[in-house]
Parts: sequence; C-alpha cells; structure tokens
Amino acid sequence: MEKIYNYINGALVEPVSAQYIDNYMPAEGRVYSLIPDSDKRDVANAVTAAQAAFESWSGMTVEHRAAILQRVADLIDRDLDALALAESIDNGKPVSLAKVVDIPRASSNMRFYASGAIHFASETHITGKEAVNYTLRAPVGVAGCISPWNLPLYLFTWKIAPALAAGCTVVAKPSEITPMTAFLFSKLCIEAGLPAGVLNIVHGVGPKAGQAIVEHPDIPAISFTGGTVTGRSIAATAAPMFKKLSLELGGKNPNIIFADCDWEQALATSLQSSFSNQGEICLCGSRIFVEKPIYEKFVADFVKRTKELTVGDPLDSNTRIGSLVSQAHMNKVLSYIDLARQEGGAILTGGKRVIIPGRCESGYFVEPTVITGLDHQCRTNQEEIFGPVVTIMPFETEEEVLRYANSTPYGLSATIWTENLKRAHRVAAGVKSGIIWVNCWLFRDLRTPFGGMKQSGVGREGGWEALRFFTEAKNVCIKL
Ligand code: TXE
Repeated sequence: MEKIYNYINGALVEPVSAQYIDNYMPAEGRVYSLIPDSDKRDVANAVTAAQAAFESWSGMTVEHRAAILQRVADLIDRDLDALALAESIDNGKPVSLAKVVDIPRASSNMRFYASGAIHFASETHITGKEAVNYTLRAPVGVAGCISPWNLPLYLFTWKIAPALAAGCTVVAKPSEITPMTAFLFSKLCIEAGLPAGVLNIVHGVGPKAGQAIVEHPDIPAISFTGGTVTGRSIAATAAPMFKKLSLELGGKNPNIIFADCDWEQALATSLQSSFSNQGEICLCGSRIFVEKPIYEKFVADFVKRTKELTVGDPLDSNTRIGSLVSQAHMNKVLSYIDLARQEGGAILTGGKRVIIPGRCESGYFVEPTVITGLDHQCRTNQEEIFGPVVTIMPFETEEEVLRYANSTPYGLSATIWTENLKRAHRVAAGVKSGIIWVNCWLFRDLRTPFGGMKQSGVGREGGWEALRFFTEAKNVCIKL
C-alpha cells in the first residue's frame, strides 16, 4: 500500500515512531494509503531544520524567494489533473470541482504571495517637523501552519504561501483525513528547488502532531483553519506562550434573499452556496432566509433544482455531489438531519444516505437535503453541520432578518440578494460577519481581508493581512 512520508529538511522521511495510520478513500469507504503517525519528535526535527534554514531564506532577496515560489506554482499548474484526481480520491469531492477550484486556487495562492511579497511596503509616519517614524517588518521566524480537510491543498497553500513569501520558514501539518495532496506538494517543492528546511510537512493526528506544533516554544506564530472546538483548545495552549495566532473557524452563514432579487441568479447561486463541495465549505450559506412574498415560490423552485443535482462517483464528470469526507462525518451529518426532524422540521427533499452501486457502494454519500419549518433558534439552525443540508426560513422585515442572521455564535460570511443598492449597504453593515457577498458567492480577490467575527475566528488572512501576520513590526523613531 502507498505510504505518505513526512517532508523534513528537504527529504521525504519516515516518522520517528515508524508507525502509520490508515488513510481512507471516502467514495469507496476503504483504506488506500498510509500516513505517518508523527509525534513531538518529528515536530522537533522539523523545527530544527526550519531554524537552520531561516537565516538564509529570510536573508535571500525577495525576488529570489518569489521566483522559487512561482516555480512551485508552475509545477502545480503542470500537474493540475493529477493533483485534482488525488484530491478527489482523498476527500470524496467531485474531480470536476477540484479541477476548477481547489488546485487552480492553490497555484494562485503561491503566485499571489510570491508577487505580493515583492510589492509589500512598510509604513512611514512623519511627525511634523519633529520626527520620522518608520516600520521595520521582519519575518517572525518558524511559523506553524495547520489546515483542515475540506479544501486540502487550497487551504494548505493559503497559509504556507504568505508565510514563505514573508521570509518565514514553516512547519506545516495538513489534516490527517486528507494528506495526499500535501504529500504530492512536498515532492513539487523538492523539484522546484525550495531549499532544504524552508518548508517542513509533518503528517499525523491533531492531538499529537498538531498539538506538538502548537506547544513548541520555538514556533512563535500559529495559523490554523479548522473547527471552533479545536481553535479554542489551540488558543488555550498558545495564548499563555504569547504566540501570534490566526484562527479561521466554523460558520453558520446566512443567505438573505429579498423579493427584489435577480431571481435566476439568486436561485442558481444559492444552490451552489448550499451544496458545493457537499456543503463542506466553511463559507456555505446553510441558513437561507427568504422574504415572505417570494418564500413559497423560492422553496418550490429550490427543491426542484436540488432534486436535479446528481449524487455520484466523484470521478464521474456529471457528478455534482460527491462523498462526504469520512464515515464519522457522514454519521454526524445524518444525526443533524434526525435532530431537525425531532425539532419539528419538514424534510422537503433528501435526508438519507445514498448507496451508489458499483465501486462506490460503501462510500459516504448523503442526499442534498432541504429543511423548512424550523425556528432560527433551534439547534439545527445554531450549530455547524458542514454537510449538504440547508434550512429555509421566511422573514418580513430587514430588522427581523438581521436578528435571525446574527443569532448564532458564528460570524464568518453572509450573502445578500437584492437589486436595491441602499438596502444592500444597510444590511451588509448590519450583518455581523467578516465577509459579505452581495449578489454573488465565493467571489475572491486575494487582496481583501478574510476571516470571521465572534466564534468564527480571530485575526484576518488574505492580502497584506497575512504578510503582516507572518512578520513582526518594529518602529524606529528618528528625532529630527
Ligand atoms: O477539524 P479539526 P475536523 C469544522 C466542521 C467539522 C469540524 C471538525 O464543522 O465537522 O470542524 O472537523 C488539527 N492541536 N470544520 O475534526 O479537528 C487536525 O489534525 C493542533 C470547519 O477535521 O479542527 C487538522 O489538521 N492541531 C473548517 C486541523 O487541526 C489540531 C474546516 C483541523 O481539524 C488539534 C474543517 C490540536 N489539539 C472542519 N486537533 C473550516 N472552517 O474551514 C486537531 N488538529
């Protein structure tokens, strides 16, 4: 069976323990490769390598660093099809989606931060005729990057690229549930000539390998994307050590549809924001609020289109909904659908596991599910399900929908559908979310700040925010 290796000090190596854990192919529900079960000894080796590489990497000209990162991006583009296939096999998502979202966005992360670092500038403040202050920004040192399973290579590179571009060396851990593309990425880094020790990838489970990264005294900055519960535990470990922390956590995002929306756009995009990647995107709009005059028609049309989505083999190009990432996650999603029933919800379509005949008959497939009849305060509407499950609720006024939208402990993103410009601005200002889309969803400009409010996270990634995160500012004040 294929073995995945750690990438430490420029080489692909076994874990110190020589122990491996199973890696599942979710569409078939079977083990297909093995992952290093790394522990604090592997993390210590990775940190030693990263420390040794720091001086020359951070001292290299930014153009030289950028050129190496661009080469990595070129190799991602060259291997797009193979990486998309690997991502689909590892995660269960449709290969067609990995081809147009995950892998191209991984390559643009590398390119964006390669050129971003070249254009990064630091500030100068002229204090009248008395003084000049300028800001020196130096890379923080060895950065710790920990990423989740839902958009594996995309979110892995989203953290690594700015850290490397800023001049940090990195110890990174992808999710143990989807490690394959990070492994392939380590091979591309070697091929691209990334100097040994600049990036180190340690595979393994969160409480062991992940925790060792968070606890390591020589890693001063941690960038994490994952569940809110894990984020809380990471913060509890890192805060007393005074580490820099960026936490991108869960969401329970409102999708607010006013009666004056562009009907076709709102409907088609809401279908995507509900069910793309099997609903396993922290930015999915899992609570749809529809203004009363169009509520009945919206529900009818939305259910009709949901029924047309093909659930199937992720490798089939017609498939719109692939497999959920793991059996445990499938069970969690199904348990939430049961909860919705108990809470009095009506399941208008979906609600069950799907058995796909043939190679995928043991896979973890769940029908796209639409639920109505629930109050905004019930658990189904408060907790993150992270699957192909949406609820639809009616509303009458802006005040009312803002109250519903803001009623969860999360505040990651929101979508607003209206052709009324003033209302769009008013509602966007009123929603407590870090990212608001008006008449679109998942549109990204990498220069914009990205992150959540409330329990959706701390800090902002994206653009200059990420380059600032991985650097330490020092002010120099010169008296004139
Ligand atoms: O994430 P975890 P999981 C949500 C979603 C999902 C839930 C749990 O609701 O059902 O989180 O998913 C590492 N110290 N999101 O269990 O556990 C872990 O190995 C250091 C939302 O996969 O948070 C992995 O690399 N690291 C999210 C990463 O943290 C630890 C996307 C994320 O794992 C650790 C995914 C520890 N103590 C899930 N424990 C989003 N917002 O995009 C775990 N890890």
